[in-house]
Amino acid sequence: MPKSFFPQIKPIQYEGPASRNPLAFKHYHAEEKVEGKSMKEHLRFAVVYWHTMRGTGGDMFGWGTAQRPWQTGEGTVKEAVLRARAMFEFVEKLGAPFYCWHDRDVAPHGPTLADSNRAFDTVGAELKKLQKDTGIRLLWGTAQNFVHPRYMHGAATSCHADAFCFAAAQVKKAMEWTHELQGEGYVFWGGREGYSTLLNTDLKREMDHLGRFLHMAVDYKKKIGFKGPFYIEPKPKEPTKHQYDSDAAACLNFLREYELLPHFKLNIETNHATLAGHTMQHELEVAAAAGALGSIDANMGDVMLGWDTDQFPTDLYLTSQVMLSILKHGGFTTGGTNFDAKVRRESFTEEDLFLAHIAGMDAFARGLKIAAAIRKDGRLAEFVTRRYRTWDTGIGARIEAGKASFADCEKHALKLGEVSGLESGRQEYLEALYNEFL
Ligand code: XUL
Ligand code: CO
Repeated sequence: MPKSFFPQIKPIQYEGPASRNPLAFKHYHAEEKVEGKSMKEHLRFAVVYWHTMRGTGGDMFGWGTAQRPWQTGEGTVKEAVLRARAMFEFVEKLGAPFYCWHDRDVAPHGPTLADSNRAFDTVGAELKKLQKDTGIRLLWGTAQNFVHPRYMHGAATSCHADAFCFAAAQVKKAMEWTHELQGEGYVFWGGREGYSTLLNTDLKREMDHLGRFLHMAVDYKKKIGFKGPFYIEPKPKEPTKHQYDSDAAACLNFLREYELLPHFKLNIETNHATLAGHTMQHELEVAAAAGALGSIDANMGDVMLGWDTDQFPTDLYLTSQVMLSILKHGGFTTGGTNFDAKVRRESFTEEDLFLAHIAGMDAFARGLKIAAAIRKDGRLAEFVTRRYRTWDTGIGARIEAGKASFADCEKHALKLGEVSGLESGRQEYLEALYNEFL
């Protein structure tokens, strides 16, 4: 076993904005306080197992380009244990407090469910030891219910009841290990919970099955005493033509309809938002308005491409807008900033994995500082408050309090003759104001 998978990399340090060292943070200063809380506590960075450990840079047109020393290709439990050590060395050197996994990223698929469970138990025990040794914690776990051919028609929404049972068994086991590893939360992303064509699909029946599945998960959560939140991660499509939990609003509607909302929050991912035709900020605000803003998958897409490119988030407009929404709604509790992002196929070295995460962490640290500066300045929030001031007193206040009827509104309007005092929305001015802080 190699002593180190990244022998050339020393723990990444904060060196400040003047540093020219690519393997140093210029802005992410873990203990530095922003709005009275350390950056580390605000941002709660997490590294994903799937892209960072398992990604090879392969795409539909070409083989992988990255040859990782922890990917021997054996598909054995022994390889999985070595990979776990590589993962923890990476996260520890990076200085991120959290990580996330799918069950089948950490341990191999076995020939039977019992074999898969046994493999997971062995690797899970190693993860527990590594967490204890390093202090790195699990932000969330999830089940990979979309890779295996048995899920070709879906998992919880499969036309085949046996596939549903395999998916349930996988989630059950993944929840057990999330609990055992003291995960902060548990994620459901419905990779194949949708359809390719409505010609062969009973949409209502599939949605009912998904509702049933999630209720079973809630029951099991109570049974094992797991206290962390469940998150649904919206995405509109890819690999399906249409995924049922397509965006924040669709997820919230689904959760309400099936009486699941008290048990769930949302895990919002940037590239999923843009695939749904929304901005990340839109999705965050929709989730927050329902009290369901849980966690984020931090990445970004490419405006010229219509698929999930999962790039590392380096756009300061994006990161500052995200942090503005997060701060406005009270900050993360159990959630965090999870880099569901992968290096480009051309960025194939181990060093690139560090450079990419440093880029994302620095961009989010700057986003946090920008958002805090905008809040401290106060002009933006004050503008919004002022814009709604007719609702604070008089007829506006009575409407908000539910104490006015249509007849009252009519009486008020008749008395006025016309609406007066409409003011400019000042979009261009506000965009310029925002730019002052970048
Ligand atoms: C896929 C995606 C997933 C979820 C976890 O687009 O984002 O990796 O985050 O299953
Ligand atoms: Co994701």
